[in-house]
Amino acid sequence: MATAYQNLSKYDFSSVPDGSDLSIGIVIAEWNRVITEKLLEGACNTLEKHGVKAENIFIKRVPGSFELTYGARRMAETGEVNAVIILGCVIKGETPHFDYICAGVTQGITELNLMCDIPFIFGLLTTNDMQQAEDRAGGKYGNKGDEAAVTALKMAKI
Ligand code: RBF
Repeated sequence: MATAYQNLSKYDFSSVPDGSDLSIGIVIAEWNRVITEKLLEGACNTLEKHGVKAENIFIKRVPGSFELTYGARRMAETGEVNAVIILGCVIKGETPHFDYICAGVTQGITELNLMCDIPFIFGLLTTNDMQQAEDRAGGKYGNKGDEAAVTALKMAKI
């Protein structure tokens, strides 16, 4: 489970399906933008590396992570995408907000996966501080956006 034992950007290229016939939606939170934009960059680069055409990547921005579930549902309702990647970054503060937001998003994405016909991929960083987020957004543990893109391709073809 712990990212510390795994680089999020290291994987077997040949194990990932070709994405040239796929359209992928990405919903991204604007909170902690310095992190989430790096996740987005990783996800887009990885999708394109596996054949997804740039014009078949649809990006929707929402204010914060709590809005990701709604954004993802609206993205799915367009009927234009084969999978939706959800990218956000929640950093622990002094109040219990962190727990409520993380639980809300996790539950929301789980419900979307149960309700809808396409997969929703959990690309939400939930960290104790900014350093842990940077380590997972193109830092020493790779980029969670890359991992989310690989998962989306695998799940879209399952
Ligand atoms: N959104 C995030 O994506 N990451 C955060 O770390 C984050 N921290 C928040 C802390 C507080 C105290 C509040 C009130 C909101 C925070 N949000 C965060 C925004 C939240 O996801 C949502 O956009 C707002 O609560 C509006 O519904």
